[in-house]
Amino acid sequence: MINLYGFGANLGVTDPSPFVVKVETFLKMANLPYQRIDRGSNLKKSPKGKLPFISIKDASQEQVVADSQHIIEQLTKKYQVSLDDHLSAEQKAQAYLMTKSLDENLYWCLVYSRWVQQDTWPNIRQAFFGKFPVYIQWFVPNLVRKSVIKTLNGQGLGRHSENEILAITDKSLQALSQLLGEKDYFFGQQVCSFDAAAYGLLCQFLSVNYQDKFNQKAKSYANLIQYCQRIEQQYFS
Ligand SMILES: N[C@@H](CCC(=O)N[C@@H](CS)C(=O)NCC(=O)O)C(=O)O
Repeated sequence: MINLYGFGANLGVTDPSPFVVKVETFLKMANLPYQRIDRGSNLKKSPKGKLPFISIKDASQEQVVADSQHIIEQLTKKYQVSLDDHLSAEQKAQAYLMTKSLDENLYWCLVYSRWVQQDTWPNIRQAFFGKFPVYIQWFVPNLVRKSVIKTLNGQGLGRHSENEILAITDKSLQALSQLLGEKDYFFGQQVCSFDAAAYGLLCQFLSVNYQDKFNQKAKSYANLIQYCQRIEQQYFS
């Protein structure tokens, strides 16, 4: 049995982490049975201090794998997943670099939109910390927010102005919309593991239950909206 450790459904999506949704979507696309184990305290158990991670229990042993990329590679090898078999070597290389662009660039725009933007932060604070005891709500959300801002500055994106980050976000969304075009999935009419990565992040803009400038931008791309709906109908309904 495969256990997927995430944060748990929040903000109107199956998990507020694009990386957890990426792995869950991959598991569904690959038709691999799994169960989710959801709680914030999973972070403490994670070998890399981040979510997601998975554990695979066989009769004799338990294997733990962290990081969405490693998880997908490991599962593909172990269960001979054929999701990417229809891609050429060139397309596989493109899919890898496209995934890294989402994970390492657009993801940080999402982080900025949630944790830094003044008008969105109250919603996020309530969604992530609203169930904690009041005395924790007094200081923990601001402490975590400060640490996220520090990370964003270290990564570099946080040094741009809000309008610049919005424009950077739009560049990626526009590129994704162009790449998808009128196809059902990014590499044709059949899903591949890149679609798990793309949906994992796009749903965080397009399927969440709050409105802000960033997801408004995403909503200007009709084919991306339809893409998320297509994946949700096929795998999450
Ligand atoms: N490279 C990792 C990134 C995972 C990641 O950044 N997860 C975030 C949630 S979206 C996390 O656990 N953050 C908690 C922290 O940094 O303390 C992957 O692909 O799984």
